[in-house]
Amino acid sequence: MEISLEKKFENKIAEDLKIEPQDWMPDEYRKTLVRQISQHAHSEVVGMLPEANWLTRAPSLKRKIALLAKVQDEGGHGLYLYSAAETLGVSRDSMIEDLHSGKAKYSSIFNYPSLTWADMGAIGWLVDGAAIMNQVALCRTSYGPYARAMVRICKEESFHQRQGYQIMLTLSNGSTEQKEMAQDALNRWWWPALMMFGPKDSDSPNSEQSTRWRIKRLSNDELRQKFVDATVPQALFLGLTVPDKDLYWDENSKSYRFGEINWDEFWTVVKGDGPCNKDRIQTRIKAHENGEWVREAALAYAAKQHDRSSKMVG
Ligand code: FAQ
Repeated sequence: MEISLEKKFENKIAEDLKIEPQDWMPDEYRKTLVRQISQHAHSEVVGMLPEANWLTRAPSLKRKIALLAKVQDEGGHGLYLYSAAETLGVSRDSMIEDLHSGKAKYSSIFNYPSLTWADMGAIGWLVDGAAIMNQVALCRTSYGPYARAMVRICKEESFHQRQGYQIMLTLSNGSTEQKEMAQDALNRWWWPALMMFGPKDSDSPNSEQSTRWRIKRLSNDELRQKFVDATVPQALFLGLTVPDKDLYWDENSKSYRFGEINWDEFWTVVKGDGPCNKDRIQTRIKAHENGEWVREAALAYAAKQHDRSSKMVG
């Protein structure tokens, strides 16, 4: 008896085999992946903006080179991820259109302003730190092209996290003003970093199905807890205070208990009313418009190459 396409798909998931672009998959699985991968791609690209803001003001050539490389890496991550989403049959143009129209989401974290140089430290340390926690789990996600993109992205994010922590270390061991700047950056980025993992499991509409399909390997709350447990000791090492009066080490669970996240703030930012949402989208639209001539030139070049090779075959 021939087994159905759906059963074949379910068997592959159960056996922890990767689903590839040419395989049959349920429409909802495809839709969920397009939603998550495109949001992820948008986050990488919009995520270039808060750090790009400090490229011209880096305190030394060495810092500038590292930050420039990091910002370029994020652009590259966006490209791998758009390509992974394209294997599901969605066009890059339509994904970008959805970002510009406000239809598609991107990570809440990038709607906060980067006010001082210490924010470059805090973003690398906390934002990339949170991104890695999530993305290491995604290296085992069930869709092949997404999982493979994640492997390379994680390697690069790990360099980003180290460069950020190194900035925090230098500032924390510097003058009183520098230490205050580092503490202020931690105060402002800590809670938004915890929000990156998404709503509580009990309020996460997509989690159950995504976990069943092994798109998500760990839940929003599990990843958030892992991040807190890994990051609090790093803050202690810096001699900085995590801005949470309810934070304590729980000997029983061998983990840190932390205070309640401001979920009203989270949803306000997700729905488009955070401190920088409008500015970020306007900047992206402008960059896209300014890049029109590059896209035109690239397409004209590709068409010419195509012409030339078909003449040679002829
Ligand atoms: N911001 O049911 P769930 C980076 C939305 S990369 C905005 O739990 P799901 C690198 C969610 O989309 C950072 N929206 O959803 C970097 C859903 O809305 P929808 C990005 C959020 O998908 C570093 C609704 O809430 N990483 O930082 C957020 O199962 C430095 C309900 O939520 C990824 O995208 C949020 N924080 O779980 C770059 C990783 N959280 O779509 C530059 C891949 C939730 O139904 C500089 N994504 N929402 O309308 C994921 O792992 C998942 O999509 C989650 C959300 C965990 C983000």
